[in-house]
Amino acid sequence: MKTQVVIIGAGPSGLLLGQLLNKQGIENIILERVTPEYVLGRIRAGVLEQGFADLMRKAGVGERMDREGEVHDGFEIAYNGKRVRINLNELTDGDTVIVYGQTEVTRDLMDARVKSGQYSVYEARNVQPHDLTEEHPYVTYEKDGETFRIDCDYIAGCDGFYGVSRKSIPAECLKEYERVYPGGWLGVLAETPPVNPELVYVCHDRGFALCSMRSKTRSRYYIQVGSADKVEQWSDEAFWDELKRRLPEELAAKLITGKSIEKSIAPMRSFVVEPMQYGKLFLLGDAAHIVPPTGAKGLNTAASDVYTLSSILEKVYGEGRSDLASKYSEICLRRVWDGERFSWWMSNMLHKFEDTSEFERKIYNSELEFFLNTESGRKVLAQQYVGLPYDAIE
Ligand code: FAS
Ligand code: PHB
Repeated sequence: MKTQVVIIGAGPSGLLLGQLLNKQGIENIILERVTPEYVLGRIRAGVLEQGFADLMRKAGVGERMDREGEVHDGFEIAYNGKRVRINLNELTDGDTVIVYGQTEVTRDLMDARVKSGQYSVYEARNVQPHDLTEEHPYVTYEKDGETFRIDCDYIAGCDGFYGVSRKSIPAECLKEYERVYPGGWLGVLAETPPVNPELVYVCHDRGFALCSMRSKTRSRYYIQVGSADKVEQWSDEAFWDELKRRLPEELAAKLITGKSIEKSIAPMRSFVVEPMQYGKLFLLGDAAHIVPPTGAKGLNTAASDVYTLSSILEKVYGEGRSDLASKYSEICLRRVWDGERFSWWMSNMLHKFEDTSEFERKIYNSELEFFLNTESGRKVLAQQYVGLPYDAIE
């Protein structure tokens, strides 16, 4: 088999890239390790930046997002008995975010790919990139006991943090940067009406909490838990009781609880690998970087990588600009580190980590006071939350 771009991974990065390349007339094949149902079963992000939403529309898959997604022009931070609203619209001269679950984004992209007739292989085992520094690399994989080879021009590693792509690059060619936070987020999805029409991030002595949603009838809640916590130790009742202890009283009083339809613990990690490319292999999304979910940047930074690579490949194939291919990593990393810094900062400001000293805690409290109680502080927060514009590819 031969194609122009092999995409490893059918999460949001791989599917969105495949859709944009298809729109640009660039042939691509997606190889995914698990089934579509398994990919859709992972409950993850919920907030889309403007840039992400525009990319979905450009890819021709924004219709249901625009119909069912909720535009939010603000969110709240609750701390020390106070609730401060960050008015995104006002503070960013009109920017907002869309609340629309990653599961729905992935479903829309999967449906569009099937409709477009592009080739995808699910349950592809032992996917291996080869000859990455040659003119024509190739990828092998196994399916139903047979081994297949796909020759291509480029390989897009969209296979997440535990994928094969980053591991296919010689260790001496990479530098990894990492901060692993103690504990994680215990998340619950429930068919209950959200406790508040906008997201509420809670900084409490007992730990962080977040009230989010997927629709007017489906809520998503998180509480920070310790390193030793296991999801099976948390009954629904224990979760709701702890959430109520952390919420402002008026929210706790009107919280509607219910049976969890999904419950899981997401670890908290900051991670970046440099560079985000090697020969003809590009790393995108979680294959290249991870953020703690506090700033809602994971999925959104993945989208900016997809924008950058699809824009570069459009010029490579359309205008012969093969020189641009070597600029991918440098362009992506500017925005990646911006998202890393914001997510690290929001996480430290709003969480009580086991390894945070008392002095640091006082500093983060003072940061909270400054950024929430000054117009300039709220402006910075709002601009970071809605996301910086994508860099034009010249
Ligand atoms: P993904 O990990 O989503 O997709 C990678 C795909 O590659 C998977 O389908 C995998 O099966 C496949 N794959 C892996 N190895 C392979 C191989 N060898 N061969 C073929 N395929 C392979 N972000 C937020 O903004 N907010 C959140 O609340 C949030 N919560 C999260 C909770 C969890 C538990 C996790 C893990 C992440 C969370 N994130 C959140 C971040 C998340 O949304 C990611 O940023 C997003 O999934 C990135 O998408 P991809 O880069 O496509 O990676
Ligand atoms: C979510 O709805 O899952 C969500 C929203 C905002 C975040 C993290 C997760 O910062």
